[in-house]
Amino acid sequence: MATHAIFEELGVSYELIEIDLAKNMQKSPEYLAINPNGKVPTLVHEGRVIYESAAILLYVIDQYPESGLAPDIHSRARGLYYQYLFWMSSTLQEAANRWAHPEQYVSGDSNLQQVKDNANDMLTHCWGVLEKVLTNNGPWLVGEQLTAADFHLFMVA
Ligand SMILES: N[C@@H](CCC(=O)N[C@@H](CS)C(=O)NCC(=O)O)C(=O)O
Repeated sequence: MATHAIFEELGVSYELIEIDLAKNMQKSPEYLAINPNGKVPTLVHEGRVIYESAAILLYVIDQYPESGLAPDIHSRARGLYYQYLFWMSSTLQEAANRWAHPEQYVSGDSNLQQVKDNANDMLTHCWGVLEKVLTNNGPWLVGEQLTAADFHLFMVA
């Protein structure tokens, strides 16, 4: 969704190929050949294959520096742009996945609720951090400038 939204924002042409998770298409041999993790999304650009949504966003925006969707390379905002993308990917999105799919983290049913509760505590913490950042330093994640990181936040939210 974040990659899709970025393409719309940039106004570039792209082909969107649906991988139907309900049909487990992400685990098909054809898909695993391009993304061995069996997860969406995957970008194919000029024969180059890139996976991980945050990495895809960084890569795409690097192709369009004139878009203004990445902060100046010598600014603090550039550091914050990386910081929030990596943190959302590793911490917020991971907790959201644990909350939505506790069965991926434990065997059997007995501890599912505990995994969900722990994930919920982490989500509450993360949304609290984001609430503070956006309230005190917004309107966007890095401050005054809309960046690709906001598209990632929107997707997870
Ligand atoms: N860190 C990865 C997470 C990707 C991910 O978890 N994708 C989910 C959908 S949101 C997926 O493909 N789930 C299917 C599965 O796990 O089989 C990213 O940001 O690209």
